[in-house]
Amino acid sequence: MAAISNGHEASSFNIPPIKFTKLFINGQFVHSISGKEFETVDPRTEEVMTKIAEGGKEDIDVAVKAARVAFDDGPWPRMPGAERARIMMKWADLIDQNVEEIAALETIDGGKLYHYCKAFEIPAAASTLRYYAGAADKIHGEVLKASRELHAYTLLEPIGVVGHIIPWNFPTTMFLAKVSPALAAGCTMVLKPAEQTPLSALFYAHLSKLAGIPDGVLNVVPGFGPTAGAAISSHMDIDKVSFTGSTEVGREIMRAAANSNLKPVSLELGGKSPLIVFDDADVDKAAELALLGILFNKGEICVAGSRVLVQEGIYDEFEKKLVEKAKAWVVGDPFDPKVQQGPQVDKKQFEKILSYIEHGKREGATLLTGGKSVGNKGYYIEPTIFSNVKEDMIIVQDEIFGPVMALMKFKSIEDAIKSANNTKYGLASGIVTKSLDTANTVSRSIRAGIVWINCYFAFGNDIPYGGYKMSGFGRDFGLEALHKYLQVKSVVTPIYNSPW
Ligand code: TXE
Repeated sequence: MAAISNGHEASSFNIPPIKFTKLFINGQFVHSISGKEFETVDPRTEEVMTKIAEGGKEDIDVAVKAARVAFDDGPWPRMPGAERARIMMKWADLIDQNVEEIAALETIDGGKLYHYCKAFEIPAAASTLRYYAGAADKIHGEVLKASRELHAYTLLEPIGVVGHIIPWNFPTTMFLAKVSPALAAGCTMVLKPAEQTPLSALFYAHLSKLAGIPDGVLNVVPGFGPTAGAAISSHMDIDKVSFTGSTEVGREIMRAAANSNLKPVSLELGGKSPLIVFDDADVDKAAELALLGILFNKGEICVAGSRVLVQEGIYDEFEKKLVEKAKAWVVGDPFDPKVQQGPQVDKKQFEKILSYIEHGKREGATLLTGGKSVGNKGYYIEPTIFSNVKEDMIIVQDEIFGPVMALMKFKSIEDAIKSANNTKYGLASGIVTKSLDTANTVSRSIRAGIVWINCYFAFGNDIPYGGYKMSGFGRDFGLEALHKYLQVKSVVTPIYNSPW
């Protein structure tokens, strides 16, 4: 293994064999109809690990048919919620029991930190399944006191066959954040994992069968966006699409939905989130938080704190500490427990990030640290910080999706709010201050779906999360996400033989 910074050699890790490489349709692993396959590459080594069956439009058709039959005639939407919950709980337990194997898949597929996946991401995703399992027998409508002499009530019914299209940066979290509420609601579904990271999704499909999820309820079809993905968004027999990915593709999905059967869509898209640090902050802790805000998951996270705004009174000290900490950050083999940052997911992202860094230099920003790839093998990039940036620079406006921070100075609270909102995105934001007044004022003034005060990346199953502006609409997590997969039916009858 190449690409080690700060003196850490690669660990030797016993990687389990990859067991599942085919499409999971109607409870079976099957070949793609075309017989096509695509290669999946280990971003640590740039070597091909295995070939995966490549789903196309015709495979999506078969998967949708299976999901349709499971919805229209199968037991899942009809069984008591408590029974759905029991099966979902069993699936969650199986995930916990297989956590090491799944974590290894995430590391070789996406370059994610093995120990983080094992200790946090995968157990947290299993807990998401349990959270929605707990809601499955509490889905009910309301009895209405109708304004006229009518007896009326609402039923909450599953929306039908759902298409999920997910990205590669959090294959586990995304898979379970989408699938769990839809299952609790009684929906059936077809999920397309990202072409870069199909391995864990297929493993989860295998475990779902062991847990007792009936055939056809959950279908997993790996494939590419313009073929398999587009077949989902334009399908006439899919009742809803839930998507997480780029803003550009979100636009295409909405268009395809409109041009086909007008299915509702929910979109969780890109971000360029601000972290605002005020003069009264503990500078050391704030610098630590800011660094984590951009470097967690190698910056491949839609809520990355990629714009850090620091008040002028502490700016110089903050910058110094930030750079020191960035230089001590450990980049290397993600199986090594001492490593804090693994490789970027693939060559395309790696080159995209490096080209943004070149852009930043050309635009005249000051490169405080980083700016280069690490090693000569694998997609590793140094933690990179630019200062002296102007708000209209491309590195300040575009989502880079890598370990690249734009550091800025501000004078007043009004300036900070203005800069924070100067973006087409509105996904997340953070504030570091000891003042309740400042925190309250800023959190109400920022146009973003989540505001973290004196923390960052603080997620929870019951905390809804999603975008304002061009970061999309609809929420993952919380009961809001459950309601994405339900629809309301009103039932009305006259009382007292009244004329209606
Ligand atoms: O995303 P895509 P890419 C951002 C991030 C990143 C950029 C490009 O800035 O650098 O997007 O990444 C499927 N119809 N985010 O190209 O293409 C695709 O197969 C239907 C932010 O990987 O949006 C994959 O499953 N589906 C983001 C999924 O969409 C299509 C996470 C996401 O891929 C499709 C990922 C089509 N026409 C990237 N084209 C976040 N919000 O977290 C592609 N797909």
